[in-house]
Amino acid sequence: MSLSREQMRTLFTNLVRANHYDAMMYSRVLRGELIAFYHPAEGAIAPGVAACSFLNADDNLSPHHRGHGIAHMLSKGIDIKYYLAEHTGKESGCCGGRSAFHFSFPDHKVYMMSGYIGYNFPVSVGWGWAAKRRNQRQVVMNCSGDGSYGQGRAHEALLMAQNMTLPIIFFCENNGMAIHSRAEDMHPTQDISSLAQGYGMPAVVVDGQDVFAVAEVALAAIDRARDGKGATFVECKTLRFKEHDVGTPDLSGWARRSDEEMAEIHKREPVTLATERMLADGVMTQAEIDSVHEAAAAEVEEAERFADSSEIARPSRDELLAGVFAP
Ligand SMILES: Cc1ncc(C[n+]2csc(CCOP(=O)(O)OP(=O)(O)O)c2C)c(N)n1
Ligand SMILES: [Mg+2]
Repeated sequence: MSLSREQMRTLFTNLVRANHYDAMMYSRVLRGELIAFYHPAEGAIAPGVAACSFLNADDNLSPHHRGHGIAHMLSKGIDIKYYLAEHTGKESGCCGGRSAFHFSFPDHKVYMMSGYIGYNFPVSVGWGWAAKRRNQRQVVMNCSGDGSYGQGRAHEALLMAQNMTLPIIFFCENNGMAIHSRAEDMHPTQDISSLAQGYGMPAVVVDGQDVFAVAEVALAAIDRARDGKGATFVECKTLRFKEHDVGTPDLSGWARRSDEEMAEIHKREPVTLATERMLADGVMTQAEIDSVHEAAAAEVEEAERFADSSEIARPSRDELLAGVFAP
């Protein structure tokens, strides 16, 4: 499947937007202008953009926690200003400023960003089953990192999804690390997607730095799920340019990642790679590319203005307890 020029423009624009949002989130958390923490997505924004740029509004999405799912959500058409307001504790946020990172966007079929790695596997099976039973041509985009595939529930989900022919895309954003642990020390095979073979599920490995390559694979998996042919495992080999989360030292085991390694991975910056391709294929001129960046910067500024000028959330005690279940 090859992408149309229009699809390439959409992907490039979303990639640039995601990059601008990520830079803003990173600098805001350093300035103490975000509630809680931030997991920088620099270097790893292409998979989320590719996975979600061609989803339908009623497709179900569980975004990856890296970059707090911003690349995924904006690509699905969600206005990120409501998420930024959430992350700054404002009444206008998507959950009324109550959740910061652990948000939902039910109107956009994004249910939960849990603090529990791999929380989404059983939930995705449930959504996939519901879509199938109702005979809806709806898919479930289940995004997560390499680390989450150490969870037992990941295996249960793969088994059930394959056995029940559920419309799920297991979209693994493998950056080779889980906090300080290397994927090669945590998993017995080089490709996480080889797990899928054990369950008879088709699996594809793709260069996660190339937004266009990932999108081709994602689109095929989405079409397959929508046509009732079942789940696909997509593994994107991506890179983590920064620390796991802001404030946690960037270690591999007990040692800092070396300057040589960092220099090497920075050569594969996804916006730079996509820019080269856009120019080489004549899909956009440099002037058009510049205006994509300008528009993205203006969008991010507007989101910040919206969040900063919104009312601080001040829930009453009763309101806070109303949503709490205690047996
Ligand atoms: C069940 C569970 N165990 C451990 C953690 C702590 N934790 C938070 S993020 C993370 C690493 C996740 O790695 P990966 O899934 O590869 O995503 P990445 O952060 O590398 O993008 C861990 C272990 C957690 N949140 N939940
Ligand atoms: Mg990882």
